[in-house]
Amino acid sequence: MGKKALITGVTGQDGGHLAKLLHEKGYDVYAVIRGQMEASHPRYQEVKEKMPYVNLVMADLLDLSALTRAMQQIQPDEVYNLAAISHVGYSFRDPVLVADVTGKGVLNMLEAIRLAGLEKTARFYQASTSEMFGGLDYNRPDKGYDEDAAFHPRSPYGVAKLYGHWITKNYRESYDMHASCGILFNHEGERRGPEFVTRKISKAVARIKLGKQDKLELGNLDSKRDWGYAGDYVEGMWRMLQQDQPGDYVLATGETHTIREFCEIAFKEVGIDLEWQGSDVDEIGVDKATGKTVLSINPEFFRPAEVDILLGDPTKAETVLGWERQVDFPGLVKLMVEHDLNLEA
Ligand code: NAP
Ligand code: F7E
Repeated sequence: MGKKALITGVTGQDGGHLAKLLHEKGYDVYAVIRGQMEASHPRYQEVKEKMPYVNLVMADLLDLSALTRAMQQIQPDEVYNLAAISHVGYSFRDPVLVADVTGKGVLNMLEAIRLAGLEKTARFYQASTSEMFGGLDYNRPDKGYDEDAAFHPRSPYGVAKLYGHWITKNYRESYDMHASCGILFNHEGERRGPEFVTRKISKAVARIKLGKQDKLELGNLDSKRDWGYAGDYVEGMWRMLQQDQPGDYVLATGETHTIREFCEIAFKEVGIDLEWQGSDVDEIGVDKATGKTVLSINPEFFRPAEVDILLGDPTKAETVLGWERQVDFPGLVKLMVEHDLNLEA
């Protein structure tokens, strides 16, 4: 019999990549899906259609009893907790729910494992995040964040994730659980939700090229992110749970780029050379060839507090896990724009 893995967040970006990877590695893959769903529900159908190898179990991260039943029923060897309300901007609008799901939901998962008597056998992965660091201004100005850098979250999401991070470490230390945290910097790709900036850009660029949309509206163009490809990052998650000892690992590229650079490369991919005109909220991006405005600023997308720059140092993951990213920054932008051109055509 193969190993059994249980994933939460299978309908999200990383969940889909991870389910496929674990299936290819020979695991029996189980996934928690939430809501009052029946087999006829469209979301249930969609997962079944795209990932027929996944066994679906109904449970919400807020529901300790359902999670405990799932653990008792499945008896997983590995548990990957990817479920969260993960949008930073949204977390300012609904901070209480985000604290419950993204923060306390992690405790529910750990308790469910304990209540099912699996704390000595099941290995646990927690999806921690670079949003816990908050920005180089608060830390070490000249070097990327590694596992020992100080935390200074700048959003209700970041604060909730920090709780999840520390409660996972606490269960590791208190109950000797094989519980690891992957501190992942931004990772993107064709499965990224359209509410995140990279997918919003790649989708809009494709639609503008195809004449289906006039322009793209964005918020802060000058924040910097360390962007990698999601497919590469799920391999790192799996490697963490294959170690003899649990631990915390940063997964990042070691490069950082502005939203502005992402836009320039994405538009170039469809033959549009961007020229920037104006400043602040009046800044626009113009198609050099036609003089048409294809990008403008909408302050609605600004956040009450921003993380200006994220840059990670993946040395530990590279050395200990042998983890290596395959897709570079221009390759990531190209992959996303090409995908959306095909999707929108
Ligand atoms: P995502 O696309 O936003 O997916 C989130 C998943 O969580 C969805 O499957 C969603 O299910 C599920 N979920 C939300 N609330 C739930 C609840 N109450 N009960 C059960 N499931 C619930 O996120 P992602 O980009 O794949 O990221 C995966 C994890 O890594 C998240 O925890 C995220 O915070 C973290 N992370 C992501 C990044 C990144 O750059 N992508 C970086 C660092 C850390 P529904 O479909 O039902 O909404
Ligand atoms: O924003 C700026 C925005 O929402 C990136 C999540 O997966 O990664 C993600 O969080 C930057 C920010 O991702 C728009 O202000 C400008 O500076 O794509 P994002 P994020 O906030 O970095 C971390 C590691 C996670 O853990 C999270 O779960 O882009 N930005 N204009 C915009 N952002 C959005 N969403 N929309 C805009 O129009």
